[in-house]
Amino acid sequence: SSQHRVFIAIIGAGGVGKCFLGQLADLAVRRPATRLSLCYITTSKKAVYNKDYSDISITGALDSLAASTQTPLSIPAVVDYLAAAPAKVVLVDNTSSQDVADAYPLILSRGISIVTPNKKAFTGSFKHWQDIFTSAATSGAKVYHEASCGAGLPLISTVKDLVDTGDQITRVEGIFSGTLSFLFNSFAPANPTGAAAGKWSAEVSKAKELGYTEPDPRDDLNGMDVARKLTILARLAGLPVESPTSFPVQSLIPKELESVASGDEYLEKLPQFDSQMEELKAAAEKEGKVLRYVGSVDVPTQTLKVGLESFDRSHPFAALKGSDNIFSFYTKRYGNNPLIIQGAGAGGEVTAMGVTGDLIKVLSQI
Ligand code: NHO
Repeated sequence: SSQHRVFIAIIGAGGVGKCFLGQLADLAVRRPATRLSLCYITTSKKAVYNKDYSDISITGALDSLAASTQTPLSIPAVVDYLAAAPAKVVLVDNTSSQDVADAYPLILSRGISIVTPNKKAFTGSFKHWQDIFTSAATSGAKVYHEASCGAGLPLISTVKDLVDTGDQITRVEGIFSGTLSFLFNSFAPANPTGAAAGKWSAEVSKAKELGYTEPDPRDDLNGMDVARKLTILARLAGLPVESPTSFPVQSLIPKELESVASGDEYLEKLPQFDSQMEELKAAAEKEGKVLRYVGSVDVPTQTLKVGLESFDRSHPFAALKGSDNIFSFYTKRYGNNPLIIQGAGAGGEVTAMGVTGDLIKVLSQI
């Protein structure tokens, strides 16, 4: 037929992956000019695919996964399977897997495009970052990762537009973590409503239940999630940041819990350490301020940092709501009145939106 056919492979069907599947089913209806053929879907335990590439029902994919007895292919085997598909392929990586991220240069070099909310590939060594974009440029495959920062907020596309149109970004600062935004907005509200704020540990468990945290919530609480996002934005702004551990990052994990075996054990033991956060909160309150967890990059001095700061109650960073993120971009053109992007920065649907938006871009380019 004359219909444009594109194969879709999905790795990861958790909180974000499930929302993405819903949005993909909807996109297939709204974009009949493209036949979106799901040819592979996998979690870490189960997979569904057909050797002849015949379509897997998108709306039935979760049920098929649940019923499947197929196990996931190894990464090299997935790459071979996808590279031999009879039309262009877009791989959607909805995992936080390092192994999948490490394979991006290989995947792209075989002509397979990638859209993903996974931060790992873009926050490895600076060489890995360069390899990803060089592989894509050489093969013509596309790679987009809008949801790796600020979920569905148009951050990466905005930074690219600023840079591509010749502006110079001098400074970016903001609240980069939906989880930490939610935690401090509820634990240390700028305008207390009278209802007592919950204990720190209870708020952390709630953030996990709401789907804001990384698969292991320690990745949020140790500052690494913010450090990763800052690394991505700084690299896009032109700095060759070596890694998210190459600048100061303040961890909010009690020393005693740094080496517990699992995220669940961390959540279980956290209530024993609630007094530590209470003390920090009280110290800020004494000065009439509230604590917020911020990241910043100063481009001319190449200074990146991530950690707690106290803000006046009237400061825009103090007045955020829910799990909102806020990012201020200071540039040559915008001067001292920064370009500000604000809104929900975590959660399944808004993160999947970033991925679906990227997929739409790729569909128009391949
Ligand atoms: P889940 O729910 O744990 O799902 C992971 C899925 O991947 C599971 O199906 C698992 O079986 C599968 N999987 C893992 N390893 C695999 C492997 N090697 N092979 C095959 N399958 C494998 O995780 P989420 O919440 O759905 O997250 C998925 C990805 O989205 C992660 O990379 C995460 O970093 C990214 N992401 C999530 C969010 C969010 O709100 N949940 C956001 C951005 C990106 O903007 C959001 C954000 O930054 C959240 C952040 N925690 C914050 O700001 O607070």
